[in-house]
Amino acid sequence: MTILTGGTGGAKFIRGMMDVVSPTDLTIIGNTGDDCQVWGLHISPDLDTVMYQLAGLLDEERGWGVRNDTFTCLAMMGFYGEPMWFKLGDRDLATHLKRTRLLQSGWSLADVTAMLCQSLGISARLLPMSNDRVETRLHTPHGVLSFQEYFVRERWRPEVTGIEFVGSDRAQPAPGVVDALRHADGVIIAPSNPITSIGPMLSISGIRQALQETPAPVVAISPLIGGHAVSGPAARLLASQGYEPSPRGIARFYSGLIDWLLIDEKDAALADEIARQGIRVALAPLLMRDREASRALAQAALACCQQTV
Ligand code: FO1
Repeated sequence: MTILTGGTGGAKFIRGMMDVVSPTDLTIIGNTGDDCQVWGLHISPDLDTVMYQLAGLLDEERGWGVRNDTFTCLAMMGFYGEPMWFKLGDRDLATHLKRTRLLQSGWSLADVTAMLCQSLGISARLLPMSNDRVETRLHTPHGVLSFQEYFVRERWRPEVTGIEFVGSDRAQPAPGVVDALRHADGVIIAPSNPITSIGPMLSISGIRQALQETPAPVVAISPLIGGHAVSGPAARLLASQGYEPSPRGIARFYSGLIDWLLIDEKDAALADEIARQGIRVALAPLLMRDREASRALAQAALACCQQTV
């Protein structure tokens, strides 16, 4: 199984997939549009969130970082006048220090990610969408913000007038990504933000094309229940890009790329209309309030894949 995912929402879904599919049968393609430089270190937030989930280290309350982490280095950096809004924990720092040092000695992001995962005993495969830099930038009345400035520092309050994925026109899919899409038994787009978590991947032509052409069934899970995102700015960003913030808008956003859209039972009334877009619809409880709910959602997504075969 191949999963396309961003950070928080995707990690909860992956928790469910880990309970129903052997990790060695899982390939996860992670968004790197949120990557940033902090204190001179290369941070890959979505890769790290998924990696910590796969290793059982994720702080599940926050949805990012290492469980029970401490922030003593952050506090000391505060004394030196460094910005404190992007909180790097002491254990989390080891990941960024190791990644930065390997990147600086010429390793690709994919090879760094494989090395970190192997060191943490992870047997699922985690691939960055690309080894090339693709940077999500959001245009707002306050100027152009990186994703973390928008999402964390500004708490996604600013109105977004434009979004660009800088570098996507030149970026190549990372080794193994196209193969994982073309030769999967099934491809699942996790309930991540379609615009800023899945969008960067789709902006890389090799990935969009592989998704369009794969013989494997492609299932997307709506990150919205009704008109609202379970968490984060997905509804607002969809609307800013001209998509109705609803499962109907999600269907239009993924039109031509997916065979199935998994929506919440609360949105059952939209099923016929979405089906008229040529997308098959399945209903399932989308709120992953606990591990059992995540597992049930994973099983629902797999059931769609099995039906198509
Ligand atoms: N999200 C926050 O809301 N506040 C933070 O201080 C924060 C720090 C952080 C550090 C490392 C990391 O890997 C992720 C971090 N995140 C933080 C989450 C990050 O903003 C992700 O991009 C989101 O999960 C969206 O994908």
